[in-house]
Amino acid sequence: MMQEVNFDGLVGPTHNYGGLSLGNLASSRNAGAVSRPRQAALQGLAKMRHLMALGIPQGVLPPHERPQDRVLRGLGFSGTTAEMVDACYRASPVLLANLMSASAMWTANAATVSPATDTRDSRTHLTVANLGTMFHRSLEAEQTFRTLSAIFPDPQRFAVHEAVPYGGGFGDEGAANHGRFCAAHGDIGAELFVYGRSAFDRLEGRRFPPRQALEASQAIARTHGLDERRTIYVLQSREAIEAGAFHNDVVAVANGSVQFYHEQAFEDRDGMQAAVRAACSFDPVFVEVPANRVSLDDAIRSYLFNSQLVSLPDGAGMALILPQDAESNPNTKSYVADLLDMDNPIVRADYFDLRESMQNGGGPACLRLRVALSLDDQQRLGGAVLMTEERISALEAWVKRHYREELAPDDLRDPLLVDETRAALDDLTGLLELGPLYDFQRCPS
Ligand code: SUG
Repeated sequence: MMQEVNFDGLVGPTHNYGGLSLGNLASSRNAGAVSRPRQAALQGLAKMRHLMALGIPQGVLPPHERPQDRVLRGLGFSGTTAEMVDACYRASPVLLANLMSASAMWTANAATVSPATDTRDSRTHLTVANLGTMFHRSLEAEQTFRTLSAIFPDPQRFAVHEAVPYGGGFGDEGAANHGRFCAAHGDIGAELFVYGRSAFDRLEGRRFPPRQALEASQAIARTHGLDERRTIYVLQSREAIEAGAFHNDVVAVANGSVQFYHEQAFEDRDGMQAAVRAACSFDPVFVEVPANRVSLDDAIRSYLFNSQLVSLPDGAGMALILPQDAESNPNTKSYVADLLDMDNPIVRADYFDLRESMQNGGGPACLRLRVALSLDDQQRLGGAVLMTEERISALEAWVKRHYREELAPDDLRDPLLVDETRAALDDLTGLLELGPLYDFQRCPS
């Protein structure tokens, strides 16, 4: 039997609003606001608890070390970490905000995953995303590779690949631009890669940079050994990107046989449907939300499509896990109410307060990396990353022990924050039984 495990990113202790992501309207809008790291982490854990209560297996991925000495030194700073942080802030507060970002929380951007059912060698393949379009996110790939290698250690079962090379337009943003259709999680699936550009486009006259390159997606499909007949490449609509859908998962989500998406999400909607139909050995269900019910603007503000669409155990249909923002918007709220009465597998909708992550443009679906695994595979994972009641309670206590209530932009230069963050992460690698995962543990300066 195979189950889909959601690996959520634990929000890191330096969660802040740097305004770092051009084209992500929430990130720009909240630049410089005071963040609440403790609440952010607890909101994420509350969502995980809910999925567990629904009977869906839940994993976690630890936050990244911020700042990293290696990066500070690479930028020409020297001395102790505290001295480098201070010098970095004096050189450029926005540079320091980049180095302190907790953006690794959005694990939908950690990697692209192909389950063992879909790959030539019947192993689960994970390719780390290069996240090359945004500087602060490009700093994630190395640690993500190390973390995923520790969690998926058995080479007979798992293949963790380094990020696709990056340069120019060769961006890859991981699972946020990838979907998978299947009759059941244990069946062979069709994999959909949604791209915003060719790596070699000139991008003249664009308002915002598309982040996913077709050529990067093709490289991943080759690396994973996917069957070409069941691999689909579809272009994101320019209109959606320019309205703020910087990842396709802001306007579409697939699960099982269902594709739930906004009318304006794809450049060629009919082409997308035809390609998905041709790649599936069953009839896919297209749940298209018309713009006259939910405008693109409402979709992007509310993150309706950034919900987690999950299969409930024992064939009990699917649930949508939505951000509260989709409940406070009357158009999306009334659409969701109608959706539950329509003829499709979606039978319930649960709303969550994820305000801290949402204010940086990360909804429920951004916070999780889906990995379909057999029960045997789940037994072979490294560390104690699959959640149980005790483990999730221990993580809540850990957050309360270590995290600050608030962080203002100037607090990022506080030398105590470096010490607090390291103490928290050191404690965490113990709790998750992951061994020395971070630079400060492996090569203390
Ligand atoms: O890459 N925000 C993230 C949000 C990622 C959402 N993920 C998915 N859609 N799957 C991004 O733009 C903002 C950081 C800041 O501004 O402080 C940020 O990185």
